[in-house]
This record gives sequence, structure tokens and C-alpha cells, in this order.
Amino acid sequence: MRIIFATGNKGKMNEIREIMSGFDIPILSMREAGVETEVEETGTTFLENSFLKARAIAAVCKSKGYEDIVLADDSGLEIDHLNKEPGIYSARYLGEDTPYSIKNANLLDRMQGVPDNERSARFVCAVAGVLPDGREVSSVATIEGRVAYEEKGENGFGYDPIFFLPEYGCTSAEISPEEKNKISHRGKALARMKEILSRELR
Ligand code: ITT
Repeated sequence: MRIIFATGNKGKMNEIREIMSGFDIPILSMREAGVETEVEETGTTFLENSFLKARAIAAVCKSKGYEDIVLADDSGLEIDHLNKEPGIYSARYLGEDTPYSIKNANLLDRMQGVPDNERSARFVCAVAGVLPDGREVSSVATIEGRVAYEEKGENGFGYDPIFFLPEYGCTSAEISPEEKNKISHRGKALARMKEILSRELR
């Protein structure tokens, strides 16, 4: 049995491999497993969208006779002052192929003049799982922070350079990948998913 992760996002997949390293079940991206398919994210919540992706890839696996676990991550940045934008549209914000330097600069512009106490934001990560027998499992986690005043840091991906972590005094693109995985929305949701899988597969 393997875990096939239903994501086409390289930054996410790097983190997922690191977080899941040492787990007893080997992990492959959907590309490596040859089960890629386009999934329309029509859900209204992170959890719904994570299940749309996991179920779609699980169906492809089933059609090929694979007996694998399929996991999917749907995640994004919620900025309270912007009515939780970009939220579930984080990847699509200003266009899927628009560079993050532009997306981040745009969000910083929209937050110009907004004081510290109104800059609260969080990353959310929903992980959905479909087991080989069709059972479904999930976990959701968040990390709280603030929108920074300028882009900083080279680590991570996406909106990390504008996500300020007050306890660290820097952005999530300035801490090491190991440190980010310990505290992040994705790190926490996947840690919980490991526990769930260990229990369900006993
Ligand atoms: P898949 O659906 O193929 O997994 P995607 O990039 O479209 O890839 P999502 O729909 O879940 O995935 O969108 C997640 C977006 O949220 C991602 O593209 C980033 O813009 C943002 N995001 C999520 N987690 C992040 C993190 O840890 N650091 C920075 N940005 C993050």
C-alpha cells in the first residue's frame, strides 16, 4: 500500500514529503503515480475542495486497480480585514499563473494603512483522505499570523513572504522549512492525519 497525494503544487508537495518522511507508508505525488486528473474546485470550503480532489484521484486509482490511500490538501490564506480573502481562491487569486510577487504586492497594497491590530490572518489546511475500501477521513488545521508590511524571505512558497509570525518576529518565508513544518497549518493537519491513518489501518 502507498499514499498518493493529489496535488500538482510543487511547494506543497515538498513540504508534504518532509512532513510525512519517517511514516511507515511510502508517499508519491499523483504525477509519480500516473493518476493525474483535472479537478474543478467547486466547493465552498477548504474541506469540501479537499474531498473533491481526493475522491477524483481515488476514482482514477480504482479504475486502474490500485489499492492505495489517496490524500489531498486544500489550503489558503484568510485575511480578516479583507473578508477572509483570498481564502479558498488563494491559488486562483489574480489568476492561477500570476507570479506571487504580484499577488503578494497586491495584497500588501490593499492592506496599506491598516494598523497592526487589524492585520490578523491565518493559513488554513484541510486534508482529505480516501482509504482503499472507500472509507473517508479528514483533518483541518490553521496557523494564526498577521499580514506583513513588506515581502520578506526566500523560503516556503506562495503567500509565505507576507505572512508575519508575531512569536518569531519574521515571516513564514524567513523561518527554516523544518521550523515551518512544525508549526504550520499543513504540518499540524498532516500530523493529525498520520495518527488517523495509523488508527484506521490497524
Ligand atoms: P493543488 O490543488 O494541486 O494541491 P493548488 O496550489 O491549486 O494545488 P490549493 O487550491 O489548495 O492548491 O491552493 C492553495 C494556495 O494557498 C497555494 O497555491 C498558495 O497560494 C496558498 N497557500 C497554501 N498553503 C500555503 C503555505 O504554506 N504557504 C504559502 N502559501 C500557501
